[in-house]
Amino acid sequence: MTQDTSTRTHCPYCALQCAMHLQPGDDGTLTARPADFPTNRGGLCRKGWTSAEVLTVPDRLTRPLMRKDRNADLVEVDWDTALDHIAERLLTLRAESGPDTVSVFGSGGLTNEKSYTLGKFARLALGTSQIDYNGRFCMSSAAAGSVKAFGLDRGMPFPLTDVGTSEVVLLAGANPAETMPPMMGHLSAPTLIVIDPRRSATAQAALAGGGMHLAPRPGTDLALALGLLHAAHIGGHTDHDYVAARTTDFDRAWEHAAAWWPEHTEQVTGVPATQIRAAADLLGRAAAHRSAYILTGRGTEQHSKGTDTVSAWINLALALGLPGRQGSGYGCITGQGNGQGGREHGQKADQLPGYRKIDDPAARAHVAGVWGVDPDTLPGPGRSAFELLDALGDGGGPRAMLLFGSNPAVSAPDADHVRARIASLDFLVAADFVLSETAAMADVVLPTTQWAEESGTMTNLEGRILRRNRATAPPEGVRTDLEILSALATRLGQPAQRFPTDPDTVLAELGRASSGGAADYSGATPQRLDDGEALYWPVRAGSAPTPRLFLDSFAHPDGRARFQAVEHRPPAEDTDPDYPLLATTGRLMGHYQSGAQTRRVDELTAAEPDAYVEVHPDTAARAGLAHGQWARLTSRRGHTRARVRLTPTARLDTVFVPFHYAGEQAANNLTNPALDPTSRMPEFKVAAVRLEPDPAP
Ligand SMILES: Nc1nc2c(c(=O)[nH]1)N[C@H]1C(S)=C(S)[C@@H](COP(=O)(O)OP(=O)(O)OC[C@H]3O[C@@H](n4cnc5c(=O)[nH]c(N)nc54)[C@H](O)[C@@H]3O)O[C@H]1N2
Ligand SMILES: Nc1nc2c(c(=O)[nH]1)N[C@H]1C(S)=C(S)[C@@H](COP(=O)(O)OP(=O)(O)OC[C@H]3O[C@@H](n4cnc5c(=O)[nH]c(N)nc54)[C@H](O)[C@@H]3O)O[C@H]1N2
Ligand code: SF4
Ligand SMILES: [Mo]
Repeated sequence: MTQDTSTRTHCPYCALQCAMHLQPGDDGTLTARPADFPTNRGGLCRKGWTSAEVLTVPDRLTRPLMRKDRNADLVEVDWDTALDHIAERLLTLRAESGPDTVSVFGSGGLTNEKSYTLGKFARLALGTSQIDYNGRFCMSSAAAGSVKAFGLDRGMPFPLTDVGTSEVVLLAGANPAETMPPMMGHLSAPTLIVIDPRRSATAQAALAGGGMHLAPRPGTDLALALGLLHAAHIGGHTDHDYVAARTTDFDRAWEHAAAWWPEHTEQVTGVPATQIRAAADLLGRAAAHRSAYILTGRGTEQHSKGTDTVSAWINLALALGLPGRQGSGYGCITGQGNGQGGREHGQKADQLPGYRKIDDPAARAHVAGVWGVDPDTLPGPGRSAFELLDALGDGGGPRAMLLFGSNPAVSAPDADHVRARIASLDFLVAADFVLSETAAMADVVLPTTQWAEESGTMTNLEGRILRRNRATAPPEGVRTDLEILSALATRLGQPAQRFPTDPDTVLAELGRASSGGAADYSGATPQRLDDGEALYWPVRAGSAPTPRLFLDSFAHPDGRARFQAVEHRPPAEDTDPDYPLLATTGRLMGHYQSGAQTRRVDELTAAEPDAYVEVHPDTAARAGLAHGQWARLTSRRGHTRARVRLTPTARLDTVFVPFHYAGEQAANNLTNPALDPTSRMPEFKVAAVRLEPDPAP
């Protein structure tokens, strides 16, 4: 019998956090194999299967890189040289322009320990208010909608396994068949209603299973949700007892929905009135048995009205009596590996650990107490992610930025503009394990460990805190993000013990800092994590975890959920004769985000080597384009190249481009940075564009 030398851990990528075994081969390289866990039930997608290859990519960074000035090349240096240089430059810039001249950009891909330490580092070691993270581009509208309605945001306030036992699931702007394939195992029994302008793989699965696909014009989901509420209410599906006992303000919400009868909704969304009524009835009948879920993804959220759109979906869920009852509910499908925990522990501009508000005096006093500082020394709220990127350098804001776990040169909206702002910085530091497009612009690049070379905790899409375990030693010369932050903090004058490098020590401190907050992790101890306990937060020290929130009451002081009075409005820009089509953007199964990791995996790049644009054959013909040809897409901000993929199921007025590619294939050269007024989420999902043959050779 051979000994089991594998390590059980979780995938480096998305929020499903599939469990895997990492098995070392004879040459020491690791191979990922699925492990059983409630979210993935023994499945992995192809990104998960190939994830260990990123550990040994040929261009893996193993030495710090530094350039003498902005025009010089990056050259290898030793750690002390790099760290001393960073500290010296930051102190100089701070002395010249004040603490807010140094900014920090974090990530929902970072572990809880890193997210927490990054926020603490910004507020204490740098004394800056200018910290935000890529989750602003991801979860912020859904989070804002949930806080308004329920008083608390935990993506799914119930275990994913609950969803699989229900009769009907409405998926608004989510394509889990490509973005979280193993989740489809939970969606095979329920009848699906998919809302997506495209006949996505998930929409196809819905139709194959006897469900429905509603294909609205991009940017009209708010109207569609109002129309569905109208149809459900008129159709007799409102749960009046629940609305009276558990909610407030139905009448104010209905005032707006009253005008959205299905025929009117059809005119704005393009979804036939008969489909709207049929979908409302299908959902309403399941709701009568308390057996329906409404789940939202980025397609419905990444808009300049994303928060109101989420509110409209929650209004529908509340009218049907779904939230706060076992077997039914509303949830948002979190995206990045730690999209949930990453938004709770203080790397957000307006936030302190435990999902506390940075402008709340009691929160400041509590956290300052844990950190051993005077609350008055903590900065206040800073700029949101796009506003921060837009202010960099010659934007009049921060002159320096420290980047951990994001690649905004590819993934931020209006990317040409963002790249210009980044290039105008006096000083950029990037910590990464590969030279991403943004790291390539940095003055100093610090090589970090990858997920399998370190340990730490992640919080998955259901709010369950998990442990990633170290499976192999890092290459010589690389350091963990915690070690980097600690080494920088001490050079900036902080006591070393204030920035521990051991993840468990950080977790214990995070537990104290989050204790008593909405996202209370004080009971998430290494022992309980190792025992495999299902630690859904809040999990207080010595208490049971909370798999299902809101069963007794919602988190507002009166215990009731609040309907929101929301009205439809058009996207921030419309089509015209110069820009006659709408472009929407999203994901492919084989690539992850900006592609910095997955474009380095041969198998994945071979499957999807280039950006493509999904176009209806008639729309392509009008533009003089055939299948496989290179097209140029131009918006009011910039242009991108992509190969035409003729798609007969596409809407005639809409094209789709994945955003995983860089340079002249970057979809974000097109996108509109119009921001949602509440969440500050950009409008990634609607840009007016022109489609033509690519003039480049
Ligand atoms: N393969 C893969 N998986 C991933 C990721 C990845 O990069 N690659 N990233 C992870 C992360 S961070 C996230 S946030 C999640 C995102 O997961 P999803 O939300 O599923 O991903 P998207 O592809 O961005 O958007 C989903 C769908 O929204 C549709 N859509 C576009 N415009 C509209 C609109 O106006 N209304 C509606 N209703 N739908 C619209 C698109 O056609 C698309 O099919 O995926 C995670 N998983
Ligand atoms: N057009 C368009 N644009 C979008 C979206 C869209 O749907 N359409 N979606 C948006 C969404 S939802 C998201 S989440 C963003 C994501 O976009 P990004 O924020 O760019 O995310 P990634 O591509 O995952 O970038 C992660 C980078 O950090 C590195 N990295 C990974 N883990 C670690 C770590 O632990 N430590 C350090 N130091 N580095 C690490 C990786 O190598 C990579 O270079 O994109 C947004 N942009
Ligand atoms: S679905 Fe997400 S967590 Fe699971 S293997 Fe794929 S990328 Fe990893
Ligand atoms: Mo995301």
